[in-house]
Amino acid sequence: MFGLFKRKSRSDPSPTEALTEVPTEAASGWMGRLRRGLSRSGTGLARLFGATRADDSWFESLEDALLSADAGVPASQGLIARLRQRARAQRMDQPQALRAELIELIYQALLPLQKTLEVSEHTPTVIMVCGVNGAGKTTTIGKLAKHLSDQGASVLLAAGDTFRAAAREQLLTWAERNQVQTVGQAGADPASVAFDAVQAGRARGCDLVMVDTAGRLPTQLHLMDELAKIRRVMGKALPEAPHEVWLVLDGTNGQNALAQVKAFDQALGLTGLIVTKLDGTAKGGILLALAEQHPIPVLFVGVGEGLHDLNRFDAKSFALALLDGSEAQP
Ligand SMILES: Nc1nc2c(ncn2[C@@H]2O[C@H](COP(=O)(O)OP(=O)(O)OP(=O)(O)O)[C@@H](O)[C@H]2O)c(=O)[nH]1
Ligand SMILES: [Mg+2]
Repeated sequence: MFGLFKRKSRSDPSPTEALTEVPTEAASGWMGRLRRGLSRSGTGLARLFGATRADDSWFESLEDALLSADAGVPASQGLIARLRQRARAQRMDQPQALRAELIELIYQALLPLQKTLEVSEHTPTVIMVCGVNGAGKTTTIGKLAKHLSDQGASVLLAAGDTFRAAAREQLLTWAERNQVQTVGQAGADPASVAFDAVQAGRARGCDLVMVDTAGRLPTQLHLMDELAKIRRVMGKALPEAPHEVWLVLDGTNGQNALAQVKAFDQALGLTGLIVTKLDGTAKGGILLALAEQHPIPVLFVGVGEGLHDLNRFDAKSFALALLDGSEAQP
């Protein structure tokens, strides 16, 4: 899938280097799903490039298409202004020629969201995962746990969603399937589950502790306070923990995702985002809105429910997929 965990000791024969390469077949598989997902959303972006002339009304249609792809007003207007400038400077009035320019501009806009992450700096590295209900938190934790344990990391999962009856079982199923350890008692207080998990991770010398949390809306202020408490309590079990606070976003939530990022960031201080369900009806432009209005690194994108349907965010591939390019292979 992708490299993420790197042992500190160089004498360790862990095959991390090889894993940092995305296998071509897997890459085209997930890119294909991403591309199909984004093109299904019918934003009309790709179709625009079949027009004969890039006149004023063409640029207006392009702006409309970016807006309906969830890119938001500031990012859409910025892209249009830069594209017009390039069209003028290079005397291009063929939409087909401007397509490559737009891909380049989108790539540049998305690049600040791309970040290479290695989760082996601290032992254990503690990762807190939060998000609204049903965004894909538990599934994403499961996928990552599988990937990281395959890379030789010892992973402990904390069933910090003590709210939804089936949540603990869902995490345990993932854990059993992948032979990773878990902490979490049914009905326990989520902050104490998180505390116990960090302590257990320390005591057992785990590489990684991932803490699942119950879904909540940013408007549920008492639940946002509870998240802040969970975060604080982890720091009592291990100073500096959690080292990572990730927000999982449902890619089909559109512009609402921006409000979610702002609220969760304010409550917790986010270090990364994971955007799921880009294989569905997601329009993808939300990443442009994020890059423009509240940039936080997008660490992974989810393109399905299967174990391998999670990949690192790559600005270039994403820009190509957004325009539904047939050449959208990394
Ligand atoms: N198509 C698709 N489905 C996904 C993806 N990620 C997660 N899902 C599905 O989304 C649904 C919700 O996923 P969960 O992992 O339970 O979400 P959650 O955020 O933990 O939900 P709560 O704990 O209830 O807040 C499940 O049916 C997942 O299989 C994705 O990338 N693509
Ligand atoms: Mg869950």
